[in-house]
Amino acid sequence: MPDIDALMQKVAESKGCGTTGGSGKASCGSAAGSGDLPPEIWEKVKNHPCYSEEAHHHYARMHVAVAPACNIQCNYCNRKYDCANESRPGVVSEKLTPEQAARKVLAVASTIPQMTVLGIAGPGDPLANPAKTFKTFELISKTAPDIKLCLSTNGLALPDHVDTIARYNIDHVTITINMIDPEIGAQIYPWIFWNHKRYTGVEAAKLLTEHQLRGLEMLTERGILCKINSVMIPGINDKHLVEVNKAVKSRGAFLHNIMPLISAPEHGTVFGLNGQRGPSAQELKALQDSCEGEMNMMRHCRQCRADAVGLLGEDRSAEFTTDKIMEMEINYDLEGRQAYQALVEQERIAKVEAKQEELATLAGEASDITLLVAVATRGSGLINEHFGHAKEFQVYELSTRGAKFVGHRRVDLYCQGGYGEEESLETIIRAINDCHAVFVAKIGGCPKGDLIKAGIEPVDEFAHEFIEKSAITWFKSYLEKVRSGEITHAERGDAAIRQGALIAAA
Ligand code: CLF
Ligand code: SF4
Repeated sequence: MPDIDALMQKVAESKGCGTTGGSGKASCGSAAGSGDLPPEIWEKVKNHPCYSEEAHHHYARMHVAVAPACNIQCNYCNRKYDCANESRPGVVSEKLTPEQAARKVLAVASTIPQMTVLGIAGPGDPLANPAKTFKTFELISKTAPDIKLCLSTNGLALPDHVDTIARYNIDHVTITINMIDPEIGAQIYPWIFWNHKRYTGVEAAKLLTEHQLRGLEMLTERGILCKINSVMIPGINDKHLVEVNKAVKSRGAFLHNIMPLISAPEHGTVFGLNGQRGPSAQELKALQDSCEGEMNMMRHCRQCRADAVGLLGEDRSAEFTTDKIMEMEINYDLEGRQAYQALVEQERIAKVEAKQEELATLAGEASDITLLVAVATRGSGLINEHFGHAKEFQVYELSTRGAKFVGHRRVDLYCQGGYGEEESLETIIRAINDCHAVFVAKIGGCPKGDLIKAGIEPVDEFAHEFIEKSAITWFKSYLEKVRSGEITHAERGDAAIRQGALIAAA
């Protein structure tokens, strides 16, 4: 087993690929999906799967769970599990030392060349564990210079650490901001711990919101891209989040990620035990739509675990446990990674071009029909997953403006072999009940019939083709059928966001 210091020395010496810019960050040289972004911002987001919806089909992130302590208490959190600000309740990650974390990053980077971002998001609050958090970033910036560094925090300790964050070139920071009104905050946070003292109620929430907003201002002044996560808690902060959105927008936040509260008694949280419900799919989308304007809304968050590895919709953390990475042969090949990412960029450009071409054919259509479709995908922007193997469906909104990604729905696997298939089909139908069609690479006769009965059209004719292009083609034929009277367009009902059954101890 190679010694970590020797390994890091070897990697540090092998830096210097021709495509690495002065900043030490990799450059893929593509403009696919850049939109109206200034070049320096595009450079930061183009291969960050959380900051660019388009990138999340192609690029992976990883988390290292080096930060166990937390300095506040949220009513949707149970400390037995990961920080629920960037993780689903009920998930336990494997904790690492900074040195183990650095080794893990190299192991993953060697195996998954499209892994472009390292995030520290728990299992507690990274800035309540500053020594471990910054040591980890330091080790990684020396040995894996093409990897973007990302941090997620509750914001209480943020103002104290902004200069260190800037010094380590951590270009992406997420702050979880659930309120700007301390009266509402008191219903979410029972206490905070600040300057060796415990504060409770409105006083605690007031300090928290002041630190969060000041921290956000300090970061954006330094050109650090900030994402705001907000947990939507119906009846407590759902309406108020529109105010939060305005407050963070005016302070320069780049992206707002409104996530559903996931709350079930088995999570053992205050909200889980007192029956506080989470939002439905329609409620969540309506709030996200109402906040969308000059500021981008993130709708592809998977509320991932503090040791997540892979594309956002997949979880490869089990391949990289400490035992396994200690045994792994590590070959961190910067040039190989960049060559692979160049191929990904070509695929990405082809996808964008195919979508644009198809979109042009919609130009003459005049219809105010807007509908949702679900897609089974394993990534790369392709319809490439079997219905029975899908653990989630991506949801696109179709209209004459084109196909827009609006979210995803986690489901139980339909094909588990043997028992439970009927039950899981029911939960799948509930999860995509607001969709008119489901696009899959393949589907068996039995679920096909049940989906049709539920009013959801199974579509398998676009297997392994680009999602958006195929969805637009299907939508054109849908409009044609409505026009000819072959079918009547009807609105669909609401859908459920899965709440329970997420306990997954590592
Ligand atoms: Fe991790 Fe967060 Fe960085 Fe992404 S996750 S620290 S910004 S690299 Fe992403 Fe996961 Fe959602 Fe977070 S999908 S929970 S938003
Ligand atoms: Fe839990 Fe995260 Fe809140 Fe801390 S910040 S209490 S770890 S959800």
